[in-house]
Amino acid sequence: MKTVGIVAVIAVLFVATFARVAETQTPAKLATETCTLKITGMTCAGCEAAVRMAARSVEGVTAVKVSYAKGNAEVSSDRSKTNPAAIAKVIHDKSGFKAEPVAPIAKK
Ligand SMILES: [Cu+2]
Repeated sequence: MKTVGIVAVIAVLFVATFARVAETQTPAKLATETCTLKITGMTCAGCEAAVRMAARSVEGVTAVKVSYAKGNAEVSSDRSKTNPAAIAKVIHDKSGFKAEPVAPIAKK
């Protein structure tokens, strides 16, 4: 009977340890969010490049996908460092194109 109790305690500790690992890993993963920004006025690949460079210059931005055909940019960023509105402002300031957040694609 005592052995069963000890095994149960070990099992609980085991599960608790794994639960803690999952807890600490999940927020880091979910801190990255992808948002779509509507970019007005792009007409060619050069415009795309300008917007891409501007977005990449923002600290916390991890990936940028720009399409002049769609008139948008998909930007992944660490939400503890930046946000779609701030990224839109930098894009406007550095590239000259009007940028506004549309909607988050992937949320926490
Ligand atoms: Cu252009």
